[in-house]
Amino acid sequence: MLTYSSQRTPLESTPLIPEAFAARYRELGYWVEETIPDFLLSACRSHADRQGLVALAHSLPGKDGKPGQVRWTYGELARYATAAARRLSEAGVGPGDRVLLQLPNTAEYLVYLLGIFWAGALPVFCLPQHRQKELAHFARRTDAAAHVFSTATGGADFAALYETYAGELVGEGLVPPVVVDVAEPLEPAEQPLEAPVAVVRTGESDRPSEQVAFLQLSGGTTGVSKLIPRTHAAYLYSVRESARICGLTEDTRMLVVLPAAHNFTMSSPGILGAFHAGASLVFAADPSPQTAFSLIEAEQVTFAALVPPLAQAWIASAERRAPNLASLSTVQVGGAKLLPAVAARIQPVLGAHLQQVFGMAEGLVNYTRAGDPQETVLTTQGTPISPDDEIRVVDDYDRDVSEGQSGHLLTRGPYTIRGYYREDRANRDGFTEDGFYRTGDIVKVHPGGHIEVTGRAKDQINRNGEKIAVDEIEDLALTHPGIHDAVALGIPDKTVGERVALVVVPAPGTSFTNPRRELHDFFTAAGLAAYKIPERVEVYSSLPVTNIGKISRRELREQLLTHLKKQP
Ligand code: AMP
Ligand code: DBH
Repeated sequence: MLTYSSQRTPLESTPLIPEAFAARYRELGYWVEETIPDFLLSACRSHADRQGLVALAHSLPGKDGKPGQVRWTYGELARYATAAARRLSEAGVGPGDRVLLQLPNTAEYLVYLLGIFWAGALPVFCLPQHRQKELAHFARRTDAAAHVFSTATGGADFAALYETYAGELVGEGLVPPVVVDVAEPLEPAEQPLEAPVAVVRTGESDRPSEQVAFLQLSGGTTGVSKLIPRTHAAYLYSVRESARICGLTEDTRMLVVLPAAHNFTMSSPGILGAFHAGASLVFAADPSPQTAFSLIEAEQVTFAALVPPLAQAWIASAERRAPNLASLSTVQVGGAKLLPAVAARIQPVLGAHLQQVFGMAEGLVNYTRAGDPQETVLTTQGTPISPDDEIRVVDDYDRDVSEGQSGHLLTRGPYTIRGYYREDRANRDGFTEDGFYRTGDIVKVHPGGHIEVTGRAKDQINRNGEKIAVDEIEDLALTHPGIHDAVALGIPDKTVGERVALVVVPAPGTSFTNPRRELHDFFTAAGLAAYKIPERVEVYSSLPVTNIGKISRRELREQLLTHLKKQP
């Protein structure tokens, strides 16, 4: 395997929250002097003897010494993570470096997540489904020092993916990340580390806690995934408040079924919320209801977070099998719109309280609360974490709509970013001059302040809670020599919420015999993650246009939906 020395450029500075706001957030105690690596270490110390994690491990030894299920205290986890931090440092990962973390929900995910933080580096939260196109983009954009993956998990030949994109980067005169293969066994350290490698200063502030801590991915509103720079203090504020709002305690046993790298899973209240409270984490090896239900019973799970399609699958399965879910007390649903009809079946069928979560990796998170009336929990997506989360609902010209009307949601606050990492152009469009993030969501605010998501203005497809920017699919389709024009659309779907459809106009002289198959092969060869590949392809001879000559997505969608109704 190729190896490269890692002398990396410093993290670039990024638009942070201006001092006037920052001073207020400090004064109100929202932002405190703590970094994420320190937070993780002190959680591992204060909960050292409590059960921290039940998970499958694919390279670390389980209880009987063989790879399998691990059942660790926070103390044991810390000793493995200390070893991971050392391995990363030996691989040349230094303070301020960016590290692509690409692992499924196994014990190694947490071990290396902590290891990266403790080595003073910044994780970049890739998904196991990402392929060479996405990985190359993240490596380029972040000048990543290392790529952590495992050659021992299924799903893909990660070593081969690495070789492909690393070769591409070399061809461009860039230095690819070094490989850290998690399949190589790790001996736990005798003692957890004394102190993490200090955080380096990269931004304007001198405070370590106000530096960028990691880069989260966004479905974004345009183009390929953008990188979201979150700072230690702002993120930890959202974590502490989330843990409080969601009622986490030492007795909480949290099931993790959604991808661990998601912002929802990390922080709403998620994995970091569990660390804060000293709760136990139970990682499911796969998201199937069967696996989840047997873990819930065996591990006495109390708390779980789902996306709407998964909630529907749980309901359908529970109705048939009547599993023992007696321990389960809260089911969170977020990441995409939950229909009230589905919401209404959660308590009766799963026997747990529903909590709706409407969040975004850029910041703002809303929760329905324990004291909310049932109707509110079923029909709204909750209220913001912070009294200082500013919410504006505006029309197409940024004018506030009248109370209770639907409009574009803009937000600014103590844990919402002011700009993406290295995206000057997108930042001009994605944020207002006074720093509000344009969420691309259409919402209306109920009289009590509860937010209801009523639509979406951004050209994005939400498949199983995974966000897909239509531009990314269209831009790639247009590199196909036989395609003259292409429009990607989300079509409603019972099992995944929305599926990607692509309407193409062939170039003169081109005809497709099996367009879906041919384009599937084309997108796969181009290295696009499978979940973004169009599942429906329609060939049109021309596209509908508006009276100013732009492609009318609205009309195209209507045509397509009518067509699909007749020919599903
Ligand atoms: P991202 O910016 O990629 O983190 O995705 C966040 C987006 O997911 C939000 O802006 C919404 O479009 C969508 N989303 C998240 N939670 C919900 C929810 N509960 N209801 C409706 N949409 C949601
Ligand atoms: O969809 C999301 O990005 C999301 C949903 C719920 C999120 O980032 C969050 C909670 O924190």
